[in-house]
Amino acid sequence: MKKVLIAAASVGVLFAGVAQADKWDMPMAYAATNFHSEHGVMFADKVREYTDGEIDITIHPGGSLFGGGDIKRAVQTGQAPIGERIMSAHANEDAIYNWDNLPFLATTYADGEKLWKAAQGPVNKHLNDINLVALYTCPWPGQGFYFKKEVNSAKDVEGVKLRSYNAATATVIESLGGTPVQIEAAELTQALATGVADGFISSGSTGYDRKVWEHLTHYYKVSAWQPRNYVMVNKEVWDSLEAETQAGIQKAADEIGASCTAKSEELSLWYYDQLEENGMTVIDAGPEFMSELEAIGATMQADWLEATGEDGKAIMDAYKGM
Ligand code: PCA
Repeated sequence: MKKVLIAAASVGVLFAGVAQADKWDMPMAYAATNFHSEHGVMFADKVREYTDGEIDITIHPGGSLFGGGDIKRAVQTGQAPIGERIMSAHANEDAIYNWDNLPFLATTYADGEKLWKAAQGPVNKHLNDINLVALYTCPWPGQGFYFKKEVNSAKDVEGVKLRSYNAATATVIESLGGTPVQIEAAELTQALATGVADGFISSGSTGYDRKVWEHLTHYYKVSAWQPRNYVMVNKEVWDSLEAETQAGIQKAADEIGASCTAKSEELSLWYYDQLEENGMTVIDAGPEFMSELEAIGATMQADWLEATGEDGKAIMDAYKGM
């Protein structure tokens, strides 16, 4: 009964023992041509294959079905059975979700994998508590700084409006003396064009997707952390599935998570080349800027441990012990 009620809005119905495909709309937050979204499409294909057509997912990229900021709630409440979002955007509700936005804790793909292994247990527990199940995660390339001028230290950032994408980026910007403005990736080009923001923190990937060389000049690579997107499913929808169907979806998710992560790493340097080819100066941060950022990172790590208590400590201990 529960299954039918929950499923009725988004999925098919059983007729005389013949299963019709359950149709799932899957909102995604980022550009259709981005590797995250492309992997969403591949995920949907594999899910169809591994569930013998039982689950038929339609991808809606670029915030077209629900804006990035609304996807979590849509999935939690069952307006969409499944969706994708950057996990750390949930950190304004629960600091645990900042596990992958702590500057300089895990800056390489290998360390990012270790950190996710360490974080997975506690994070999944928190997600289950808010009616979500994580199917797979996939990292963005390392996070750096975009500006429309040379920046050598926090002095140069004083009062500059910088676009943030979550609580952690807002904290970094404030700590540097800048003014954070929360804007979805889908609205970024517009924000830069109209002067709502004069720079931002992100990977080469989003700078490339949004052609930010039209408005900005400098990218400081830094690569301070690799935040993860994840695909979440409504827990009641998930629990209502047959074990075999769950296994098929999870197999697809495991394969796509690995493939998406490998693609992220493969593209990370290519994005730098693209920014450069389009006229941007792509460089390492200078020593003063770097040491300021490292100090901010140390404070953010300490604050996170305090805010998250036992769960944060368990993640940190497990990671450091790997
Ligand atoms: N791109 C996303 C999040 C992190 C990233 O690299 C964005 O800028 O919104």
